[in-house]
Amino acid sequence: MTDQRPRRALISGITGQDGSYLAEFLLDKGYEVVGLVRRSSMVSFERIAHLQDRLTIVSGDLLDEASLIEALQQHRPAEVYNLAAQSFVQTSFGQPVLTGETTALGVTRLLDAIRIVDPSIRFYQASSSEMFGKVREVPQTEDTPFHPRSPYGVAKVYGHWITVNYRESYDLHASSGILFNHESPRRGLEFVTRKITHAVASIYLGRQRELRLGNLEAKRDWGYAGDYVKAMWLMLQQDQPDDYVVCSGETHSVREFCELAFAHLGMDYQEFVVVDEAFMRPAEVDLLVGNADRAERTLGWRREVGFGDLVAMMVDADVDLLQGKLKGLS
Ligand code: NAP
Ligand code: F7E
Repeated sequence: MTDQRPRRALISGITGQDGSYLAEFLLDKGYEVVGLVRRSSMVSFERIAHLQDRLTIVSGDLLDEASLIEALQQHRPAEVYNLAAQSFVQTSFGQPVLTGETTALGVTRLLDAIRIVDPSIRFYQASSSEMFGKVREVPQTEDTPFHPRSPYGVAKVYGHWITVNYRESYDLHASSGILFNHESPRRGLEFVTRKITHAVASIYLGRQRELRLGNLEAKRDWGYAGDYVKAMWLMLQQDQPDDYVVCSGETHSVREFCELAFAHLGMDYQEFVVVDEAFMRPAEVDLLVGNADRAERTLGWRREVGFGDLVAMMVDADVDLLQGKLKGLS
C-alpha cells in the first residue's frame, strides 16, 4: 500500500521572497508546509500573510543549532529547503561575520541537524551565481570555477561545498541550486530591480523626483522568482541529488533595466537617474549569465516569464501598491 499522507516540507527563510513563492507552490501540490521563523520584535509575515492559515510556523534560527534539531524532531519533514540567509550583498561588506555565521555556518548547522535527526530528509541549499563573481567563463555552468567578490559570495561558496561534502560523507540527498538573480513584486526594496521599479512608480505618481543608483553597467541574468522555486522542488524529486544552475540565459545591464522600467510608463530614465558613489561596492560582479542546460535536460525545468514581462510586472505592481489598490500580494 502506498503512503497517502501529505508530504511535509520545512522551509527556512519562508518570510523572504523565495520562501513565500515556494510555500505557495508546495501548498498547491498538497504538501504540509512548516516555516522556520526567527524571533524578532516585530513579525515580518507580509509576504506570507495570505497563506498563514495554511502554514505551520516553528521558531528557529540558523545561528542556533539546537533550535534546528528541535524543529526537525517536532515536525519530521520529508524535505527541507534552506532559503534563509543574510542575502544582501552590500550588507555583507559591512557585516561580514554575521553574514558568514548565517549564510555559511548556518548551512552546516542545518545539515548537521538533519544528519542527527533523520538522514533520509531531502535537502535543498540556496546557492547563488554570486559564487562565480569575477567570472572565469561565459556563460557559467555547474563546472565553472568560483571566484566570489563579496563576503556574501564567499559564504555561499562555503554553503555550496558543505552541502556537497555532507552528500558525499553521509550519503544525504542534498542538492545545491545555483540560482541566478530572480526578482518579483515581492523582492526586497534594497535590491536594484525593486528599488528601480518602486522609484519609477513613485516618480510617475509625482511622489519622488530622482533615483540614485550605483554601477549602471553591471550585467545580470534576471528571471522571475515564481519560475525558479519550481526548480528547487524538482531537484528534490530526483532519484539522485546533484547541483544545478538555474537561470534565464540572457544578460542585461542595470542601465537597460532602468531604460525599460521608465519607458513602461512613458518616461526617459536619463531625466531621473543620478549616479551616486554611495551605492558602489568595494568589489563588483560585472557580468553574470548562466547556462541552464542541465536543469532543462534533467529536471525538465523551463522559465516562463521573460525579461520584458518581468520588468512590466514589477512596475505595474508598484504602481498598484503605491496607489493603494493592492489588496493582497500579487
Ligand atoms: P530574502 O528575501 O532576503 O529572505 C531571506 C530569508 O532568510 C528571510 O526569511 C529572513 O528572515 C531569513 N533569515 C535571515 N537570517 C536568518 C536566520 N539567522 N535564521 C533564520 N532565518 C533567517 O532572500 P530571497 O531573495 O528570498 O533568497 C532566498 C535564498 O536564496 C537566500 O539564501 C539567498 O541568499 C538565495 N539566493 C537568492 C537569489 C535571488 O536572486 N533572490 C539568487 C540566488 C540565491 P526575516 O524575515 O526574519 O529577515
Ligand atoms: O545588485 C548594481 C549592483 O543588490 C545587482 C541577491 O539576491 O542576486 C542578488 O545579489 C547589481 C549589482 O543584487 C545599485 O552593484 C547599481 O551589480 O540587486 P542587487 P546582487 O548583488 O546581484 C544574487 C544572485 C544573490 O544571491 C543575492 O542574494 O546592481 N547596483 N546600483 C545596485 N544594487 C543595489 N542593490 N542598489 C543600487 O542602488
